[in-house]
Amino acid sequence: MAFDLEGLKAFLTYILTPSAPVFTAGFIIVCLFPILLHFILHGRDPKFISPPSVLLLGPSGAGKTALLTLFERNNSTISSEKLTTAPTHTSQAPGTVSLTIPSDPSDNHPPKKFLLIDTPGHAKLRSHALSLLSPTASPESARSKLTSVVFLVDAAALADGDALPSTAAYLYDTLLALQKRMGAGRGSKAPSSIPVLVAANKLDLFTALPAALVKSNLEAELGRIRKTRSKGLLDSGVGADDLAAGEEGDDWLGEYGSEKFSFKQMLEFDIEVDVIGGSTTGDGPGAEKWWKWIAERI
Ligand SMILES: Nc1nc2c(ncn2[C@@H]2O[C@H](COP(=O)(O)OP(=O)(O)OP(=O)(O)O)[C@@H](O)[C@H]2O)c(=O)[nH]1
Ligand SMILES: [Mg+2]
Repeated sequence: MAFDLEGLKAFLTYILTPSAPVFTAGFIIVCLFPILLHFILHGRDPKFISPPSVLLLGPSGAGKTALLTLFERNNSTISSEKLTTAPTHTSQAPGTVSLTIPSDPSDNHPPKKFLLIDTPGHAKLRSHALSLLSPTASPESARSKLTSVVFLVDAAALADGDALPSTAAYLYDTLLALQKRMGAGRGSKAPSSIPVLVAANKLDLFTALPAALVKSNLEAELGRIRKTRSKGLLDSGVGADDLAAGEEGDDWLGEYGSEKFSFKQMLEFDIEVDVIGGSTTGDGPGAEKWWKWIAERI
């Protein structure tokens, strides 16, 4: 006991006497503690760190950045802060803005914040955006819970047909990634479902297809892509039996084996798909309905 006391005394004398090692150790502890605490807390509870997020997808030129800018401008009176600006390569890096849904007196909810994430639509730059949808998304992106996906399409470009195959191909990859995400959760904790808004943009242009036609054209093209891709699988030597028994059409979108594709088939995987028309510029229907759709799902 006496020895312990002596030891304690010596220790206290040492750390209370100003000296270089004591100062250094103290300094390191003081600096590291908040950082450590940050990682412990932030690594645990995704809701604690950042508000839920909404991902903007769609081919190049569909109007994603235009929509982000519009929402940010409309929101600026409430509260809006630019989170990431990538000054070196703005056109390639995704931008994120924080937006606020004002409190609604009718149902008494407080203002809700969410992040709107813009992504580049160029075919070569899509993989990062799609990776955010995978069940194994990096912990960095998992910090903010993805609540919905807004897939923008250029309804005017779809009218002349050329843009349809490429737009539908991107949508196919998006929906398939979400479908796989739901499938991967089977058995373990079910992942939360992520609804998709197909936003038919540029309806201010008189050449643009109305939303109903955008929907039916996309459904038809998605069905065609599905057929071609499954044929590719069959040609590569995987028999129809193997497909049905084994992977059950791993790359098959929607109801397995069905003749025609429709967005309703995604409900089987708990994925709601809505097609709504609008515009971000010009004298069109505006983006009000899209904002409402997003707000209802935050
Ligand atoms: N007429 C019309 N033009 C629009 C509308 N929305 C966007 N545009 C135009 O479409 C062009 C492309 O818009 P962006 O927002 O840059 O497209 P994006 O989807 O961000 O494209 P990437 O960044 O390349 O993926 C711009 O010239 C916009 O002004 C709209 O509602 N109506
Ligand atoms: Mg853009």
